[in-house]
Formats: sequence, structure tokens, C-alpha cells
Amino acid sequence: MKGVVVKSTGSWYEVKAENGDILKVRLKGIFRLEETKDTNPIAVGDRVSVSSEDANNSWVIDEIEERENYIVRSSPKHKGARQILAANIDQALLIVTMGNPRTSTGFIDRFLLTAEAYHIPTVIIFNKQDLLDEKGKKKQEFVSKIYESIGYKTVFVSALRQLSDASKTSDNLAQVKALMKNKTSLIAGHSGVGKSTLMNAVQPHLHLRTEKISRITGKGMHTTTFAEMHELDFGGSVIDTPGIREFGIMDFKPEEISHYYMEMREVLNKCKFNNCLHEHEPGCAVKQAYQDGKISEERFSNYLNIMLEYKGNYKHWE
Ligand SMILES: Nc1nc2c(ncn2[C@@H]2O[C@H](COP(=O)(O)OP(=O)(O)OP(=O)(O)O)[C@@H](O)[C@H]2O)c(=O)[nH]1
Ligand SMILES: [Mg+2]
Ligand SMILES: [Zn+2]
Repeated sequence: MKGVVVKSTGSWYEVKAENGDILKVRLKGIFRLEETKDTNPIAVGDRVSVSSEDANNSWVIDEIEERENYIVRSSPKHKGARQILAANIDQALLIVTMGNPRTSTGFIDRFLLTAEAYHIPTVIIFNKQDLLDEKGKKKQEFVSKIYESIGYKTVFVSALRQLSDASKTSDNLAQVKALMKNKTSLIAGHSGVGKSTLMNAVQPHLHLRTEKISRITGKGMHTTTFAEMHELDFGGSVIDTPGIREFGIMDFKPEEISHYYMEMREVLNKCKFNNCLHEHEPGCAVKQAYQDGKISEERFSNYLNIMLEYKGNYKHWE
């Protein structure tokens, strides 16, 4: 029987079968390949074939269909290993907050470039509007403009308020719903930014668990512990994921990274060297574009930081 993986704990999975049944399944030994770089051979969103192993109604995954796409990061626990966040998705919604907790542009850029590499369109959702003071609003305007000018779509919401008072700021929630309709969306972001709260506002009967951010660290409590796919009654589905502390990029050659910066891609074929890393090379069109103000200071300095870090890691992976 065929189905889609809707929940993954690492040791067992839930598969929604074609007939609508939710099956609790295990993985056959053959998939636990030692030589794979993946920490999780099966991810939420994977299309699989399952069969019943015995009379006890226990199910196993026999086959995984080839993925249309997926999004990965380097495993925070096992250096050099990949963690697949989700597979077969139409878009990613990156939830960010300017405070409580703070999301940096470095984090945003790491996520965006990976999504770009796997051809996954991303919308940036700025949550917790109600908590922003004047300074926070200015910061948000500055950050959102950077991404809008490159071509990324942005949305501004207060998930918590929308949860309790649908009338007040519901316009933006309607915008989020319209984005999600009839698509499979991955919801990503730091712990505590309000991913699960936003899902609850979009689809009230979900009742996903949410938790206050720590008063001591100002960070989220990693409340959602497993990725899980939920269906939307207005069409489509969402994959709520555990908060990501760091988004470690993987899988590319260092000289490829700039190809996933939308605004760099337009100029990089004009660099003097075709393997230009846009660091200190002469005749670099990317650096020129930055100096001409066509690439933002934030994006370029994040790029240089990412490159520095990535080159170091890449040496070990090769
Ligand atoms: N003031 C305010 N609080 C919010 C808003 N959205 C979410 N919160 C609160 O932020 C806290 C964290 O929300 P969650 O939805 O659990 O965050 P999460 O991103 O799912 O976190 P993890 O599951 O740990 O990754 C909760 O106390 C929410 O009530 C908002 O728009 N405004
Ligand atoms: Mg959550
Ligand atoms: Zn260059």
C-alpha cells in the first residue's frame, strides 16, 4: 500500500495511507544504511510503500519513492551528517521574529540559500508584531526591505493575537492562508518564534502544543520535538517542525554558494574567474555590485561569513 510519511520520530513513523488510515510503521533494516550521510533516511513528506509484516498489524516501509525535492541542514549532533527536514514540499514559510527570540539575517540567509538550492520558494513571515516597540519596528522594516528588494515575499502577523481575536488583524492571517491553500508548506524557524501558534491560528482544531519562551535565556523551549504534517481543511497541508538553533548548510561546493543568492546570480558570470568565491579575487563582479550598492551590506557580509565557515567545514567533508 502507498502512503505519505506524516510524522517521523527517528525510530518509528506515521504514514497516511491512500485509504486515509494512519499507520504506525517501522523501517526495514535495509534503509538503515551505515554509509549514508543522512541521520534520517525517511523524512516527513516522503512517499512510501508499506506492507503488513505479520498478523499483528505491524507495518514496515518497503520502498521510498524518489524525492521531488527536500531541504537539508548539517546535523547539529553529527558533524558531516545530513538531516533532512522534509521532502516533497511546494514552499517553505520561514517564521522570524525581531525579538523574543531574535532571528538574525545570517540565519535567514543560510536558510534561503539552501531552499534556493533545492528550488523551494520561501516566504518570510515576520511574527509577533504586537511585541515590537519603535526600535523593533525600525529594525523589522530594515530587515524586511533587504529581502523584499531581492524578490522575496514577506508577511507580517501576530499569531497569538489572531488566535484569540480573529477580527482585529485577520487580514494578514488571510494572506497566510491564501499562501498555504492547496500547497504543501514547510514551517521553519528558531524555537519560540511561534510556528505552532501560527498553525493553530490558521487551523484552529489542530491544538498543537506551544510553550512560553524562557525568561532566563530569551529563547524557545523546543516544544515541538518531531516534524509532523497536518492537513488543512481549506486545502493543502503544513509540516510543523522543531525549532532550528543553527541552520548549517551542506551539499554544495564552496564556489556554488553564491549561485543560490538570487541577487548575486545575476552578476556572477561577469567575474574574471569562473570559480570566483567573491572574496578577494580581482575583477569580481559581485564585489563590484556590492560596492555599487546593488547587494546589501548585510547580505554580502553574511555571505563572507558563511563562506569562511563553509570552506573550513568542507575540507573535512571532502
Ligand atoms: N506576543 C506574542 N506571542 C506569541 C506570538 N506568536 C507566538 N507567541 C508565543 O510565543 C511562544 C512560543 O510559541 P510556539 O508556537 O510554541 O513557538 P514554536 O516556534 O512552535 O517553538 P518550537 O516548537 O519550540 O520550535 C508561546 O508562548 C506563544 O504564545 C505573537 O504573535 N505574539
Ligand atoms: Mg512548535
Ligand atoms: Zn566574484
